[in-house]
Amino acid sequence: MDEFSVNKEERVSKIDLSRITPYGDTMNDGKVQLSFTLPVPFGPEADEAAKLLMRKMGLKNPQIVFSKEMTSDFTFFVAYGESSYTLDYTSIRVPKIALEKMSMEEVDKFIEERIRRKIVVVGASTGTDAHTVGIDAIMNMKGFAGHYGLERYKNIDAYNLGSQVQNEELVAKAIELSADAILISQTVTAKNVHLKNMTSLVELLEAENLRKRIILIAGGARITHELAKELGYDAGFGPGTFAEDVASFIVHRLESMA
Ligand code: B12
Repeated sequence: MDEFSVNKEERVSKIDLSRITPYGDTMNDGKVQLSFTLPVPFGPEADEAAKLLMRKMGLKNPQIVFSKEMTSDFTFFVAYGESSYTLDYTSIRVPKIALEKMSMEEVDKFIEERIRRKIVVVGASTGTDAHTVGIDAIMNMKGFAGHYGLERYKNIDAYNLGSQVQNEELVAKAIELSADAILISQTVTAKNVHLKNMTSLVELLEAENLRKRIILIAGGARITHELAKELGYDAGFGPGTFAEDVASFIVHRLESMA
C-alpha cells in the first residue's frame, strides 16, 4: 500500500494539529513558495538581497528559482523557502454567522407566515468602489451560479442602486423606502479606503438614529464576518455566498427584532 492509498481518516489522525507547518511534499517540511518584487536592478545582488530578506522573514534555505527584470530598477522573484514556525491549529476560533439556511421558497413562506408583510432591501457597491458583480450576484433577478437573486423573491422588494454610490445617497434611499436591510459590497483595498467608507456608513446611520432599526450587512471577496462585526455591521459575507444565505439571515434577524 503506497502513501496515497492509506485512507483519509488514518492520514489525518497522524497529523499533530497542535504543531502544524506548511506541507510541500513531505509532512512538516515547511515548504512555501513566494513571489515578490524588489526595487533593485536585476542581477546576482538582487537575488542575494531576495534571499536575505527571506531569511529575515523566518524562512530557512531560501532558493531563488526565477528572477526577471521588470524595468531597469525592479526585479521580480519566484522563490522557495522553509517555514521555521509552527502553530496550534486547535486553538483557532473564527467567528461565523449562525445561519439556518432556507431556500428561496422557504424564505418567501417564512416572510408570509412570520413577518406578514413584504420586506425591503436596499443594496449598493459604495464609495469609489466600481465592482458590481458581487452585489448583482446577490440582488439581481437572474442571480449567480443557478441561485436566483433577491429581486426574484416574491416577498422581498429589492433595490440595487449599482456602484460608486455615496453613503449619504444610500442612507437617503433607505429612509425613503423604509428599508429593513442595507446591503453593501466592498472591495478590500490596500490603502484601507474600504474601512473608512464602511465606518462612515455606520456613523451616518447612527446619526439618523437608524442603526438599531436596520439590518446592516457587508459583503465582498475579502470581507469576513469578523471584520464586519468589528466595524459595527450585523454580518459579513464572503466568497461562495448566495442570495438565500443573506435572505435567511435577514428574515431570522427581522423576526428576532420584532
Ligand atoms: C471584474 C473586476 C473588475 C471590473 C469590475 C466590473 C464590474 N462591473 O463589476 C473593473 C474592470 C471595473 C475593475 C476595476 C478595478 N479593479 Co477589479 N476586479 C475584477 C475581478 C477580475 C473580478 C471581480 C468579480 O466580479 N468577481 C465575481 C463576484 C461574483 O465575486 P465577489 O465580488 O467575490 O462576490 C461574491 C462574494 O464576495 C459575495 N459578495 C460580494 N459582494 C457582496 C455584498 C453583499 C451584501 C453580500 C451579502 C455578499 C457579497 O457574494 C458574491 C457571490 O458569491 C477581480 C479579481 C477576481 N478574480 O476576483 C478584480 C479585483 C477585485 N479588482 C481589483 C482592483 C485593484 C481593481 C482596480 C483598483 C484596478 C485599477 N488599478 O484600476 C479597479 C478599481 C475600480 C474601482 N473604482 O473600484 C483587485 C482588488 C485588490 C484587493 N485589494 O483585493 C482585484 C482582486 C484584482 C487583483 N487581484 O488585483 N475590476
